[in-house]
Parts: sequence; C-alpha cells; structure tokens
Amino acid sequence: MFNHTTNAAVRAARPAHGANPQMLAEVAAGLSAPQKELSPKYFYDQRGSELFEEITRLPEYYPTRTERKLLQGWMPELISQLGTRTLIELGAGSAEKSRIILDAMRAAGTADLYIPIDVSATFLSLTAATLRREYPGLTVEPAVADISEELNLPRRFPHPALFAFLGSTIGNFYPPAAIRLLGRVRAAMSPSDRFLMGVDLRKDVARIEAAYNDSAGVTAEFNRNMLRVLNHELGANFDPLFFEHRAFYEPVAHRIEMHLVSTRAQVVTIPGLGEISLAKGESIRTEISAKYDRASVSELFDAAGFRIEAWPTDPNTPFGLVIGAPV
Ligand code: SAH
Ligand code: AVI
Repeated sequence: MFNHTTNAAVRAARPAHGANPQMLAEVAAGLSAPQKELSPKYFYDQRGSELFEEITRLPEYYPTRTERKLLQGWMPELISQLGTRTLIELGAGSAEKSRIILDAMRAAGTADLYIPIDVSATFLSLTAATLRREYPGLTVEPAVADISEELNLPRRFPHPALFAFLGSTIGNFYPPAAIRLLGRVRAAMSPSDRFLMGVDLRKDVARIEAAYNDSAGVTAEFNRNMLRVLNHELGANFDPLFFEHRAFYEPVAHRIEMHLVSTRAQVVTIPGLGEISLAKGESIRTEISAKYDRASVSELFDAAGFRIEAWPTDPNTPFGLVIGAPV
C-alpha cells in the first residue's frame, strides 16, 4: 500500500531500539506521502480491538447487526449442504458472528477445526481460549498473521473448508491489495472449499456517514487509538488531544475515509524515523472503508479467481453476504 518516496517532512535519525523494523518502514513511507497515511491494521492493539467491539454495538453502526441477521438466516442450510469441516476466518476479532457458523457446523456434526486469523495477537488468544471452552471437541488453532502479507495457514486441514471474511473488512483494503488478498485465499483453497465474504453495500450517504461519526464518540476514540499504538510500539510522542476525528464519504471511489486532523501546527518525533511536521488542518488518512455493489464485487471476484455462487442481501439495510466458489 505504501511505496512513496521520503520527503522533507520525515528526517532521518537513529534507528528505534526494539521497534519492529517493518512497522517503522511502513510508517515512514506512509507519513512521507503528500497525503499522510497509516494502515488501519494499526488500530488493533487490545484497546483498539475492544473499541471496535464497542462500535459494533452502537445504534449508528448498522453493518454488524445486519450481517449477523443474514448469517442467522443462511448459515444453517449452507453449512449442512456444504458439510463444512474447517472454518478459516480472516480478521476474526472476537469471533462473535463466527459462532453462528460454528453452531451450524456443530448441528451438522462436522465441526472439526476453527482457524481464526488476526493481527491482534492478545485479543486473538483470548478469543481462542473462550471458543475452546464453548465448543469442546472443536480444535481451535489461531494464527497470528498480517493478512495483507500472508495467511499463515497450516499445510493441511480437513475439507471442505469455509474461508470467511466478515464485517466488510475487505473494504479496508485498496483494490490492488484486496485482489492480492483474495488471490491468496483462492490459492489456499481446494475445489470443495468455499469463500464467504461480508460486504457493505452502497446506500444513502447520510446513513453511511452516521455509522462512522457516532454521537457517543467511540469511533473518534478508535481512530485516535492508532496514535497510542504508534507511541507504544515505536516510542513516538503523538498527543492524541491535538488530533480530531474526521470521517466522510468519498463518492467517486465509493468509500468512507477516516482521517486524523492536526488541530495545530506540530512536530512529532518517532525514534528511528525522525521528526514529522504537521500543519494545522493537515490530516493523516487512517482508513478507507469501501462500499460495494454487485458489479464491483464481481470485478473483485473475477480478478481473484472466484465465481459468485450466492448473494443473499438484507432488504432493509443494504449489506451482502457473498458466497464464492473457486474457478
Ligand atoms: N470479523 C470481525 C472483526 C472485524 S474488525 C467482525 O466482523 O466483527 C477487523 C479485524 O481484522 C480486527 O480483529 C483486526 O485486528 C483484524 N485485522 C485488521 N487488519 C488486519 C491485517 N492486516 N491482518 C490480520 N488481521 C487484521
Ligand atoms: C473493520 N472494518 C470493516 C470497520 C469498517 O467499518 O470499515 C472498521 C471501522 N472503522 C470505523 N468504524 C468501524
């Protein structure tokens, strides 16, 4: 995602002691771009994962409850038809909705293995421990991985497997990265496996924007949490108080953009990277959240080697579950 050249806003300094060099390089590239940018994967330390869970319960944030309803309606039949033995989930988080799929696997008598994949290591191990207690007899093998780089799957797992990517997290990846990511899923699949993806669909802009500008300010806290992650991981000295949350719909690319806007001219130091200058009003883009329609999902699936097998949607709140088969 980040391949920008370094500009004067980032001056070289000593390497940070103990900092993750890959993170440092990505942050350096992102903060050197004309539009400063950080990857949304940096939202998710323990606190960020908890804040996301809080977001899913907000009245304005419709995607989680809409997707849950669709899963409840469709999974029992789909899973019993497929005979799914392994559930592999990308960006599993708390796996709250995954339980609907696991319940369907259990009811069908085929629940062998669950592989939740996530970049948020501590949160993932808590999720795995809870699920082991809730589903005795199910093997739970969590995998810590940055899915923009790799899936970190075991070489063998029982088939048929269902690869699930819920919550419309696909929308947080720019199109080329999204295609590469789905291509990686496709490459790991056998012919009897299926891919299940949740996608938020294009709809009334005011409704979408409200979901990212909740009145309780939880999304703003979630956004600012990225600065705390950078402070903790890289020893940076961002002061979250001097950044404002901004989220708006960008109609040409059909996506929400989240930014952190500097409320004053300031200089932030990141050890190993140097000083970052931010003008008053200058922003760091922290997330995109693309909204889809059938044509844009088809394009993505074609590029990654899937055909759409089913496409259940919610009549009241446009959100889709796409079931893809490998071609
Ligand atoms: N699937 C859950 C959680 C969605 S939140 C749901 O639908 O509610 C997005 C999840 O993806 C978080 O748990 C976050 O830690 C994880 N995530 C974000 N970027 C990631 C990346 N690059 N690699 C792996 N996991 C990632
Ligand atoms: C995880 N992801 C799909 C969420 C979204 O809606 O794009 C993250 C989020 N950002 C702000 N609110 C929720």
